[in-house]
Amino acid sequence: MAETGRLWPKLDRIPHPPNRVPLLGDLVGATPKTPMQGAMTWARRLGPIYTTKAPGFEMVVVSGADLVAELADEERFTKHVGFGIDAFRPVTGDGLFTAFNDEPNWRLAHDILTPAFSREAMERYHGAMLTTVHRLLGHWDARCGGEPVDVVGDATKLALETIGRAGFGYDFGSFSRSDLHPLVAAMMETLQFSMKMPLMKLFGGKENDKKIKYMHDVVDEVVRRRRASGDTSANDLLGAMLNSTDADGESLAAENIRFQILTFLIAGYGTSAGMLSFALHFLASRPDVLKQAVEEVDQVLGSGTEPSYEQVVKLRYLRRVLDETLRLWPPTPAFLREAREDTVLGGVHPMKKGAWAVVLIPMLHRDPVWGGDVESFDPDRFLPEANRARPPHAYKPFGTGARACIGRQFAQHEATLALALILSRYRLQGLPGYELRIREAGFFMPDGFRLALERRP
Ligand code: MNH
Repeated sequence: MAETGRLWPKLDRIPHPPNRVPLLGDLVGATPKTPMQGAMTWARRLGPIYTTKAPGFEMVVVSGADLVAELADEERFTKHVGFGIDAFRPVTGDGLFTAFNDEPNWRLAHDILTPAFSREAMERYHGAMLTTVHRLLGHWDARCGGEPVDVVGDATKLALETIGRAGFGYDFGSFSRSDLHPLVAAMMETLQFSMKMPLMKLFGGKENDKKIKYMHDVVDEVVRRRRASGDTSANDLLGAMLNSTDADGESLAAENIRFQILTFLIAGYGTSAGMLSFALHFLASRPDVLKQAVEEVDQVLGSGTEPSYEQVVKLRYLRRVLDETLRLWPPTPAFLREAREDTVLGGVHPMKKGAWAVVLIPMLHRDPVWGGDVESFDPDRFLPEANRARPPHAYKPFGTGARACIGRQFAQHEATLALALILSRYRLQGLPGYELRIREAGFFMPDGFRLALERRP
């Protein structure tokens, strides 16, 4: 119970699931394949803060908007790199996502990479993003009127191609193969392995090491190609890593570059694929929303199939559709916050320095500050006036503070562009009778969601 020892004093002031048993804790009745949806169920029953126990650890799960506002205070709390995140260190080391707060490479990489996520950088990536979306359209054109397409699979291909091409100038060739690139399987399986209980890791460790080695080989090849090309610009993510320095002239070491590339691949493919797939699901199931989205796309794009960067920025309603998609089903369901000093959260939960809590994002996004009908899909929740009327920390799909998502604008531009071209080209039809089921494979995904595609006249 190592982690429990750091909490202070006992957690008996906040609710926990009933029927707790010695040793197993709250494992009885747990849903091993859908732990996050299990946590959502408990949050609905137990409220904005509760604790849950499993062998080896106890954790505090927070979803109330006022409590999350406290956890978002960077003076009192910071990112906690533990519980599943640190388990991923063999793969991504001190790369941005898994770096400990005080590791010098976090600040160095953050400084070097921030310009690669600026507005100017997005304008540079636009062309590469357009190319990959056209790959998807080509793939889907061939399937119009035929078997429904596997949206999650194809969105995953698109996301991998986009981060590969826009970020690293590299073509993974996903649309010329029937299955997913083996890199995706390796990423998914190592991610799942890292989240296993310590005892379960006694098995399969060698296999996992092989997958990590394979991923490192793929990444080394991406770097080798760039070096061989003689291109020494810093115009994309890879260029910034290889060729730029921070204000003191320091640059990233080769090993760290490898960690960063894997970080961007892993952080960039599943999240973007989840966002696009869920957005397509909501559009296909809501004729009124779809109509308004199509009208906007037709008005801004006309009959063009090569929208400019500026045209994509003008698609305000599509952006709200994406915002609302991330409210209901944020692809990354949680982030962790730890106390910088001894403190009391919400006046009820004392925490020692280093103690941490989980923010359960999908339930934060269903807090009463969102109104009465939190389950309904309503993009107008994100009209500017509505945004201003809400407490500032009620919406956190991209995390919070200094360690929030660096790829936010990248993901939003990519998804808006993809949605725009999809809507201007096809009549979306979900399959009759499809009920949204959420798969948890590291990220939330709409399980088995397919679309029957037809070209618009
Ligand atoms: Mn992203 C951090 C969600 C797209 C690269 N991302 C985070 C965090 C969340 C998150 C939440 C904070 C995690 C934590 O506090 O532990 N990210 C998303 C979502 C999308 C997304 C919901 C898309 C939708 N992320 C992307 C893309 C990239 C990317 C695309 C890369 C191109 N994200 C990162 C990196 C970090 C991060 C890198 C870590 C940043 C840091 O700690 O400095």
